[in-house]
Amino acid sequence: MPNKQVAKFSVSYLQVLDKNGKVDTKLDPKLDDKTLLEMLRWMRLTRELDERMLKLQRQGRLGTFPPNTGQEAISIPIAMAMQKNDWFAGAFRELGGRLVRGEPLANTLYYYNGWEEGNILPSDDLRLLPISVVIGCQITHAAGLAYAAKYKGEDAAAVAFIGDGGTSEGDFHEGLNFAAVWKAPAVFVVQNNQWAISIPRAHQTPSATIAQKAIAYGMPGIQVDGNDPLAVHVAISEALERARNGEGPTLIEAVTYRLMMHTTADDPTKYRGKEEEEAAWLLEPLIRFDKYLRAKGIWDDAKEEKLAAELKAEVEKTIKEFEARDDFKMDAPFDHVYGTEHDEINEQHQEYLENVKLEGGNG
Ligand SMILES: Cc1ncc(C[n+]2csc(CCOP(=O)(O)OP(=O)(O)O)c2C)c(N)n1
Ligand SMILES: [Mg+2]
Repeated sequence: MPNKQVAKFSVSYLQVLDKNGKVDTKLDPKLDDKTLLEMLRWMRLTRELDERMLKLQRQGRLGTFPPNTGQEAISIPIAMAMQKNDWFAGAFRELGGRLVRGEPLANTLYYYNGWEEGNILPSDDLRLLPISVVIGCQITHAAGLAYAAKYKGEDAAAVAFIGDGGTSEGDFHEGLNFAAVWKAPAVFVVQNNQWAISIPRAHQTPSATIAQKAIAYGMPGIQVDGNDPLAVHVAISEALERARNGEGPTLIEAVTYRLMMHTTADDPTKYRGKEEEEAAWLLEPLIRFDKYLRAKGIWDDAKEEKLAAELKAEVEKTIKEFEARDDFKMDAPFDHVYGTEHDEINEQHQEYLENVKLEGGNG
């Protein structure tokens, strides 16, 4: 009876910028100054908007939302590396990537006030799927979109995002398997922020890494420092190149930390300690990126002050725009389920309007 090893695997971890902003010169993707400063601007804008949203929510001026603070180094470099034709299928913690993709800042405020208008994009060709609160479905959507792109001979890839908790959903495994079998041009990004509401990463899966789940589906998997925008840039660029070369999907596990509450309806002090949070704050991406750019000689206090003022004004303007609107339609979702008329939706729409009338609402 043979008893032999039939396969052997390993999982790599990539970090280009360490926590002090020191770059590994051998791994440095050598992005030009303009791209680096653009990346910084998106990261800072996202942080500014996130912080203001938390204040608005606490003042009763915005509904419940999931903060993004600390996770800017994942979706932003990814969206910047994508082509216009690629599909962006996010979960609900990719605010920065959505902004890079062309979603107006005000949309996120409309969305988290429960207005469907937040899902309406300025043009039909952004290839940006709506926020997916239903955990996991964006993975199968992306697998299908990637397969369709390949079938149609389009030069397009699909990038999907999910959390560490989402990897326990069936859709995650079905989507990865389908994409790998069909060599679909997809990239699956797990934002492993160590928590799924109050469930810690260790209780989510006994696997040593989430990246290794790729091995089971026959695709490359890599773990990267998700607080390092340069490592994320390298990983997504390689994955997109493989996708475009017909070599199929990749799984990227971006290791980060959810610095804030799960959503504004959650209180993390009930289930995790202060020391853990304090240690995580020292590793967050903006600190190290700022140090890196200063050491490179392309960032200083004067530039910092100017940018901070600009971003504050931009977010302030967005809030004014958001709070000035009162023309939201309660039945707007019915207009946007499909791009064309649909009998069943029309019927449901009528029924909804009649119910609203019966209940004395204003439709
Ligand atoms: C199918 C489904 N099940 C449960 C939920 C409730 N829920 C919302 S967020 C969440 C945890 C998500 O954790 P993770 O995937 O790690 O993402 P994170 O919130 O950390 O970004 C759960 C269970 C949901 N929205 N959808
Ligand atoms: Mg999580």
